[in-house]
Amino acid sequence: MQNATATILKPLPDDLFKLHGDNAEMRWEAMSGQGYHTPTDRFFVRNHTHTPLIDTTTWRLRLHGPGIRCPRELSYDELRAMPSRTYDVAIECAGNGRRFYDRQQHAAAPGTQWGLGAIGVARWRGVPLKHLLKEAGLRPDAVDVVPSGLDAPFEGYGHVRRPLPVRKAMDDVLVAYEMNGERLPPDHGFPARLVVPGWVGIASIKWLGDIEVSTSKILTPWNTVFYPEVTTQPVKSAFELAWNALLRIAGNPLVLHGRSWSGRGRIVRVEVSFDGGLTWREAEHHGHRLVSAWLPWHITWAPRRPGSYVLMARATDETGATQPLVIPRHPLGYNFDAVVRHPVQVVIG
Ligand SMILES: Nc1nc2c(c(=O)[nH]1)N[C@H]1C(S)=C(S)[C@@H](COP(=O)(O)O)O[C@H]1N2
Ligand SMILES: [Mo]
Repeated sequence: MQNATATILKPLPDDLFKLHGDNAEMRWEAMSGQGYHTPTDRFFVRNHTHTPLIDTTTWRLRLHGPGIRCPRELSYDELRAMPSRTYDVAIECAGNGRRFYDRQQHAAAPGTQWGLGAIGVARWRGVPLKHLLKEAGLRPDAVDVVPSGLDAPFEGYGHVRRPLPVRKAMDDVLVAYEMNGERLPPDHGFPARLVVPGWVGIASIKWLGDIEVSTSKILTPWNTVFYPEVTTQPVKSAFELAWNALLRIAGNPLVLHGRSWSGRGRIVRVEVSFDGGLTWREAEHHGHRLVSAWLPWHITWAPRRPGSYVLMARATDETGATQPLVIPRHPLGYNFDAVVRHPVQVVIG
């Protein structure tokens, strides 16, 4: 089967993805019954141009710039031979949830009209960027670390690249070459990508070829025009259910599953409302309580009457940040962290 979009190489079946032009959003019902990680076959894809096929025999990762003493070029094998780390981390597009500015607040924001499926959590393995920077002789006056992608230049703006402040680059960033225990697939950045925990997806540059370290503040279109002043991701929650899901109840209460996440800290509480926000009940969480990934939870529900309902989930993270019912419009449609009103149909018997 040929993909409807030729810019993504992996299959994009309709039961796993919703297409938005050249981007593929995960359908949340595709997480139902899955484990902690988003399987790679259903991980969302956001490409500025198209997935390149890169030959690792000629690929090199270049580290250079006035902010380091010893410029380096690493081959794929050299990178893989370095000490590695493995982290469970979410990658989420800054525009995740953008369509709810229009749907819930009647103030549409321009850009890809993502529902809540522009997020995935994978197990990433790679070399800590900190390690590479130290080996390259990071200078005390280094300011920004600018990773750039080997995908085709985007419109008139050049290669996709976004500066990271040295402080973040030296913290928990990974140069990843494995996703969920396998070689990074082409659509997700083969042979290597950055994984920047807690930050907007654009920070996690795919198809990494070049890392420049500067001694002054760097501006690129990706921290001015496209993603100005967005760094960490706010709190969000989603049910593992289709939009307008049909829920059949016969005797036993329903068990509804979902996940909540925040780029700013651990999730400490998740509450669910079935009556439009009048009353809230705490969901039970299980398993992980990680920073920069998500917290799975479930709640039982026994609706007495058939018909249309709206489900709402609201999470709070360890910084005390919680999801409001309404948020101010963001001109570019980022940071949609308001509670999403998820419609379902209940059938009894
Ligand atoms: N080189 C490069 N890196 C990129 C992009 C891109 O188009 N080119 N898209 C960014 C954006 S906007 C997001 S949200 C994430 C998406 O990662 P994924 O496609 O692996 O889900 O990659 C980021 N890294
Ligand atoms: Mo993104």
